[in-house]
Amino acid sequence: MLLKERLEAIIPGWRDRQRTLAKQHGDVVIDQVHMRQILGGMRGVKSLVTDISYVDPYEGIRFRGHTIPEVLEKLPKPSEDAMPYVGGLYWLLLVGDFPTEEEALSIEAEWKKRNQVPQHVFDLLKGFPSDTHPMTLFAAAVLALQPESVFAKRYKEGMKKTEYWEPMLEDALNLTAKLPVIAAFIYRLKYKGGDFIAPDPDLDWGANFAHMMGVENLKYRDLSRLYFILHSDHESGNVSAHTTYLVSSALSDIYYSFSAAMDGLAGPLHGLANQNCLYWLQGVMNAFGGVPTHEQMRKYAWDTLNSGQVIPGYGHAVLRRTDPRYKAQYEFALKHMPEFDLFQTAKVAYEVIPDVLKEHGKAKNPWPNVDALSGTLQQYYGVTESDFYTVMFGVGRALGVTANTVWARALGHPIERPKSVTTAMLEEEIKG
Ligand code: NMX
Ligand code: MLT
Repeated sequence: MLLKERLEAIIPGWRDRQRTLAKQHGDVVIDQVHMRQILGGMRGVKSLVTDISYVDPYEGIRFRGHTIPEVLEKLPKPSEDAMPYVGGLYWLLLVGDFPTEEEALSIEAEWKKRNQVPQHVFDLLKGFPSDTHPMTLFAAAVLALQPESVFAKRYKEGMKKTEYWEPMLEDALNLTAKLPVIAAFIYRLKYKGGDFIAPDPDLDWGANFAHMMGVENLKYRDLSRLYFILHSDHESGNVSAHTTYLVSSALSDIYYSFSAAMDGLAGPLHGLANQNCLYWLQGVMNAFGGVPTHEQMRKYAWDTLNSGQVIPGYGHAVLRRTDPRYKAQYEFALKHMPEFDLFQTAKVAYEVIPDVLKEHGKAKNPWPNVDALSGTLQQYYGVTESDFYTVMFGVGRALGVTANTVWARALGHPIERPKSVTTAMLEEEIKG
């Protein structure tokens, strides 16, 4: 496999770099921890390392050092005006260099070989009560795949620590190959009477998802590729990435780790915000009978804040400017649906909410994040079932977190175990 050969060639160099840092410079101080950080969700504490992506507060995400516009321009594409192959993005995340077309297509080919979902997984999903949230179904389906783990099997047989990454890569490819099929199955099961559409072997990973969803507009294939690329990774401290990293640090395989991550993504302050954001925008339109004026939007936003709720899709733990992932979706909408009333409403929100949040004075970042517009784009193509949106976030997020897990095993990262203190110990500190 091309990918495995490349990883075999580069892993020893990265191991040496991290081993040298730990052994020869282990006492160097990188950060200090303040009381407010211990009591405030560890915000900003530098305590994780990943080379796959980095979030700058003002510039936003860079995947392997590259901004979103660069990534969208330089990754191989099915045609000049199309969004890139997601397989190319996975190569970039795992290997660190932009792939050639052959390399991007080699990942797409691996995914096609591995996308068969065992029947028991579909049967399990069919057995859930019909009002089960799609994220519950998604996390359960991933866990149900766990008996397939090559890592768990090889670990039981006994393998050297330096080999861990190899079965982890197998699991990563097997899992990511199946996720679009599982996600589309959940969609068709819940909202389309169980009329399942089989994958098309001629389509790439992103386009195949669009096909299996049953969306006829071919532009939805591009939106799917874009959506998965944008949601793939956001360094290691966000809830879904950190959960995957933490669980897999116990040498739990990728199925255990990723299904746990999806339980975290299902929270309204994390991935579920995309669903809530859509409800919120629809709420504004219902309240004012269509696209609101700026004054109406201002009033609605203040009503939300005064009732003690957050405005979904705005704010971020790290970012301090508009999320470039929001900008990429905004540009897509401007090009493909400029007159769509929900997009018009989202535009008014963008023009009004940052000032409202600044006046409110609490949120450190008044600007929109990745979730503020994603549901609007889905609505335009007829995927109106907003409960489903976080599942798509999860399919995309799998790319980044599985790449990180392969690397964590390749670099021999240990089990994660930070230290806790008691309240009394913190009080002792202030007595000096
Ligand atoms: N609307 C109202 N209040 C807000 C908002 C918002 N959009 N964002 C932050 N605040 C409040 C926050 O609740 C906190 O209040 P309090 O002091 O009463 O606890 C205060 O501002 C300070 O919070 P920050 O330090 O700015 O934000 P934090 O890092 O704690 O949280 C989020 C980050 C993203 C959880 C927060 O901005 C939020 O709840 N946003 C709305 C939900 C959302 O869009 N989540 C999606 C994030 C992206 N994702 O995909 O995961
Ligand atoms: C994410 O993509 O995970 C979110 O933007 C949350 C974060 O980075 O904290």
